[in-house]
Amino acid sequence: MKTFTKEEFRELLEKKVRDKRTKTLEETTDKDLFYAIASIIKDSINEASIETKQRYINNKKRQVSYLSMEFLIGRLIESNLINTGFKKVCDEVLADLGRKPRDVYGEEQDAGLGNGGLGRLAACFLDSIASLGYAGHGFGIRYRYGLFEQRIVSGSQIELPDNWLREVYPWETRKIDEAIEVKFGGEADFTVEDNHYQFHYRDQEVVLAVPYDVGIVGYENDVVNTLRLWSAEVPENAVSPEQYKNQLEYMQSVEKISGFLYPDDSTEEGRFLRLKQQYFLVSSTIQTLIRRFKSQYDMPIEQFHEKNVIQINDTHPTFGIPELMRILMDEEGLSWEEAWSITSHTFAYTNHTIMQEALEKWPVEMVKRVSPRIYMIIHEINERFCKQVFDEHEELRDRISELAVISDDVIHMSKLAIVGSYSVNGVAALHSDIIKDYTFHDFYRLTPEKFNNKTNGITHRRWLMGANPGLTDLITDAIGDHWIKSPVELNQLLRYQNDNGFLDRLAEVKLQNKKILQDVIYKKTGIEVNEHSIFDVQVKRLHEYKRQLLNIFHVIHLYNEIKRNPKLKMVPQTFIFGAKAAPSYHLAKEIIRLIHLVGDLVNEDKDVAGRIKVVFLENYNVTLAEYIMPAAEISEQISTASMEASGTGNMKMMMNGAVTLGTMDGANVEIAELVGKENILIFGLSSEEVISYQNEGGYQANDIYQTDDRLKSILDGLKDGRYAKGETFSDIYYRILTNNDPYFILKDFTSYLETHIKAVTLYENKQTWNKMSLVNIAQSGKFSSDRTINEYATDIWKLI
Ligand code: 26V
Repeated sequence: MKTFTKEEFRELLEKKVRDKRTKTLEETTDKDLFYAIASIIKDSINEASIETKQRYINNKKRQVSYLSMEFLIGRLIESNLINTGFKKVCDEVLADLGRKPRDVYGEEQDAGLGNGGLGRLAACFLDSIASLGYAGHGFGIRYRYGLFEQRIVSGSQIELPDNWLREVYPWETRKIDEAIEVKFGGEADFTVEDNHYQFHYRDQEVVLAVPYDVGIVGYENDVVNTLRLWSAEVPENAVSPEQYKNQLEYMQSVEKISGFLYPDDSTEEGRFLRLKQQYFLVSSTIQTLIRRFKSQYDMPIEQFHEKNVIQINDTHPTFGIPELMRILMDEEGLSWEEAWSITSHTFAYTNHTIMQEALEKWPVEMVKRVSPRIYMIIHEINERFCKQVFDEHEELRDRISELAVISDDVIHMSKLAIVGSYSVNGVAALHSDIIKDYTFHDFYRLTPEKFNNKTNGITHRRWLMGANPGLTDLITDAIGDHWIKSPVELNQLLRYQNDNGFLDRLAEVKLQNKKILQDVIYKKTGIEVNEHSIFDVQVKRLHEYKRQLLNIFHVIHLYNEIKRNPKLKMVPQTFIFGAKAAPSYHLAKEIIRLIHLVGDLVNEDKDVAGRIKVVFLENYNVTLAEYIMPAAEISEQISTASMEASGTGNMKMMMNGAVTLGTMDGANVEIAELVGKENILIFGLSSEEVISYQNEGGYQANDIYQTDDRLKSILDGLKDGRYAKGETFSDIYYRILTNNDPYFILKDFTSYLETHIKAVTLYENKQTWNKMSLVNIAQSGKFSSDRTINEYATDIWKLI
């Protein structure tokens, strides 16, 4: 990659604003500057991308394709500046112009093509794959509208469309010459020719998948990989099929395929569209991979799997398995056995949840409508698989109905993914154990060698170097910059555990970050928070299992304590929330409303006098997270044990020096192991206890309600509105009391409270707290996604 002096960069910038924005530097707005800088970076990226591609082709590299329905990449400008090495020069030039880099970079729209952890993980992985120099590319969908923009009106969530493409997206390149035809529906039948089935398709709907490529820049290593996002268009000269009234209706129905991230799944039409999206992604991608294999490698198609591995991010791209089978058999003329051998050596599947309601299942009838041929192949996979179990595994014969990919006219996508993949991994040690011992236990008995763990990670380049320059400088001043290429070396910081001078500087960095967030909070909500209060943070999607409800119950409890004893001494605490609820998830939306109304009550009550504050930051997204993570002091990771597969926010906050207050769930378990029990605040039931209650019973929420006055008051308050300005929340009340508190909120309440008391006590002793914070940063190197990706590359992808 080129390097620039300050003068050269300024000159280039000047030229770009003239060429692209027809302005002089002095006339530019922040937006002009953003586009000009992006264009400079893009030129360098394009060069390096051509070279990277050529290198991979020349070396006949084995390549990994990361297929995901979600890529939550956020803004790219800062991370591209860091990785190209232009950041320092660019910051300086902007400063010379009297401009604030943060404001200029802030002109970029977040690309919010994902819901939460799963999509952000995919984005962190791409950053690490490129930074480690692996030949790996992402494939996803270029949704016209990303995850909805959240607004709060009178405490309730409203969803607005996320029109992220309103202005030009400067990082993408449309590649119409590499467009692919994806064929939906119609009918498939076959004739037998030369002992071979020949498939014939009729009345298919042809959709053009047009690729938009986004360069993924490696950290100072001249590597630029690609994230290919597919957009659905009507093929040129296509005549509207019969089912459409006219050409316009036809066009709209085609463009809908890449219209929205996660169409409304409460209607049949929405679910069908989601299914079409999945097939659209895998068909366009796999056709491309086959095409590239043929043109770039001088090898027979039988060796496809030697040069290709396809990692599927959850089950959403699982139709890739039958799609590869289809192409190999129907287009390449291979036999079932040959095609199956290639396919089942190509795919690797990552599971991201054990929650039953989140495990994908599709009705046979719907899959047939998307592609009858794909259904035929899945049916055949299932038949052969069940027969094989029957013939070869007597010990599992009575489990065949559990193992079957299709049962009761429903296709179980996780089972199809396991059967068709050579690797199945969970995303944290505990989660991978639960998969083996419970969720997919029968499959584990059948093929134990497939199962493995890959604990998640986050890119330290974005989440530490990009988001927290103050801490980055402090670390580098102390231990040099080796840790940047080798994050486990952050543990060198342990040397400073008892260095009061260093701990003071660490606290000063945190305070500065809290002031920046304080400002953001004020601008967004009008709430004034005390920068010396404890910043206690829970930011993540809203789900009952994540237990934002437990958090707000704690706040209500503190409020009650203050009201009972207005003179009560209390270390000031600010409870910060950020969470989007799925538009059709009524209870999650009720919890958002509750947080707001309790917040209003607490923040306005004179008796409380600033001891506690509640802040809900609307529209939590990657950019907001970049302000929140560096300022967090207590990281709330309080899911019901066994239910959070990993969590990645926990890692982001740890790396920025927050102390985790959480359950022994997901990756919290590994955080606890690393920092030791004196540097983490653990509470609540263990995963074994939760699973045992679920399976054997023995928990009565009502008993706790009847005997615990604190909880009785909180719950009754939900019905009579005493904590919510008269507004009531009976759905939450009944969910807990008539469904027997499925997430064990009442059960864990007491130990949660006690742990908070402990946290506050520790916080009061400044140096003790700072030391805890330091140990967390020092041990966070394991959670760099570079470690995770090296494990994938070695154990699963066999890239080295
Ligand atoms: C979705 C749903 C939807 C219906 C209600 C219950 C429920 C439960 C979980 C999910 C999440 C589906 C997949 C997912 O996003 N998993 C997340 O993946 C992250 C990256 O591996 C991981 O850190 C999170 O723990 C996991 O929830």
